[in-house]
This record gives sequence, C-alpha cells and structure tokens, in this order.
Amino acid sequence: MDLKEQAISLQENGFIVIENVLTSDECDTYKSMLERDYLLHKDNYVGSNTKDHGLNNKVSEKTVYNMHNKDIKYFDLFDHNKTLPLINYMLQQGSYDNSEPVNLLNISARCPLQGSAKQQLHLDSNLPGKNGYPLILVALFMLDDFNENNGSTIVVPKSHLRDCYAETGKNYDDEVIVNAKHGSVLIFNGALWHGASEKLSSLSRWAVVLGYGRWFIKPSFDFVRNTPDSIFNQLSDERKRLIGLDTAPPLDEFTRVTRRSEQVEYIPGYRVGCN
Ligand SMILES: O=C(O)CCC(=O)C(=O)O
Ligand SMILES: [Fe+2]
Repeated sequence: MDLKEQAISLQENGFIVIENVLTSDECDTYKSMLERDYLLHKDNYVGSNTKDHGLNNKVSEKTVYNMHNKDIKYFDLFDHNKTLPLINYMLQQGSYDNSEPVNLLNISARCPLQGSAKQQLHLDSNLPGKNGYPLILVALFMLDDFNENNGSTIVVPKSHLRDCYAETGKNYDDEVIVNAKHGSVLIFNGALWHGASEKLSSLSRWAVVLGYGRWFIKPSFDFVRNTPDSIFNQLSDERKRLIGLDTAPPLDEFTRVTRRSEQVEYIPGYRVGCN
C-alpha cells in the first residue's frame, strides 16, 4: 500500500498495521534498552491515585516514560520513515495549508506482565472522533510477537467515528484482537476504542507507544525542560521540533507573542532521574 492508500484505510477503519518496520535485531536492541531504562528508573516513579478505570495502575506492567531523554537511539523510532510520513499527512489534514506542525505528545513503552488484566477500552484523544479530522495518532511498535496469549491490543474498528465512549467493563461484539509479528507497528486514531487484552503468557510483550498530535495539544510531559543537554546538543532541528520545542507557549508577552516560535525553546541543565 502506498501512503494515500494507508491514509484511506486509517481514516476508514481507525487503525492500520504496518508489518516489517523493524528487524528482529532492532527489536532486541530496543527491548534491552527498555529493560535497562526500566531498572534504572522504576524505583523513582511517582505513583498515581487517579480514578481512571485502572489505566494508570502500573503494578502489573513494566513502563518506561520519556525515552527521548534517555537514549538518542529512540529517536530512530520517533521519525521512522515507514511511519512518520503517514502520521504527518493525517495530522496535517485540515490545518492551514495542510502544513501546520505535528509533534510527539506521549513517549512511553509498556510491557504488561503475566496476569495483567484486560484494559478498559478507552480513547487516547480525550475526545470521541465522529467524522472530524484526527487530532492524535498513536504508533504502537511491537517489539515482541502479539498474539492471543500475549496481551495483544484490542481495537474496535470504526469506533473513531462514534460520538461516545466505550462503557466501563463492557465487552463489544465487534472487538478485534490485533495479532502481528514483532517489528510490526499498529497505527491508530487516538479516538479509536482500544486497550490491551489479558496477558496470559509469561513471555515478554514490550510495545513502544508513541502519541503524536497537532501542535496545539498539550503533551504528557514538559519536553522543553526534561531533555538533557547531552541529547539536545545532538538533535537535528527537525528532531527538536518533533518533540515540540517550537510549540511550547511563551513565558509572557515580553518573551514572545505568538504561540508558535521560529526558534526552538530549551531549558538546559536537566539530569535524568536526578530531580
Ligand atoms: O499496550 C497496549 O496494547 C495498549 C496500551 C494503551 O492503550 C495505553 O496504555 O493507553
Ligand atoms: Fe491507549
């Protein structure tokens, strides 16, 4: 499928699977980086006490956040040439001249553990989709095989066109389990109902979950402040923009009066895990 065909399929069904994006060696490399980063940082995560159907309860999964500030190699996923052109195309549609910026909003990875329950079907876009332009797209890189036993992601095709949320705890007849080989990427509209299935096996199930959005949507973390100099100094301008360093609001009217900036913004001095 060429990009236009992929875009049509994504628009119609709300998701698409692209196979063979990563080689087995690349998957292994990223998995060992994630295991390393998880062990390095997990003891310092703050907990969450929000009431959100358990989605923020991370006791039965390994999670790594903000990979952009841990290893520059993760950027090769962020701007992968088999995924980013489609994401940019979809998320620029309808903006002025179809050309306003797209940037990462969420950069995380998860590995549910054996016994991890089926996730509540949910949206990642905070707003049901109904016929509008997509606001957020998620690229879920499968670093392990996804199958019925291994907590594959469940989607409800075309649910990004509904104007409501999935009911709490309800199973839907039109749920589809997305089984695919490691190295595949599931790209879905943030308004699509989805969630990981129950994890029965003890095998690893790492997924890198990247949320991309239109520039005016708030990211999950403050990338302007949480990127270390050692990484910032190696990034191309394009990569700096991809983490939204040109779309953060200005401090005040004496600093800048446009919401977007010609220059990237950056606050130096951040040290990962030392705050
Ligand atoms: O890991 C998955 O299959 C989906 C994860 C997800 O939807 C989420 O964490 O928001
Ligand atoms: Fe999600």
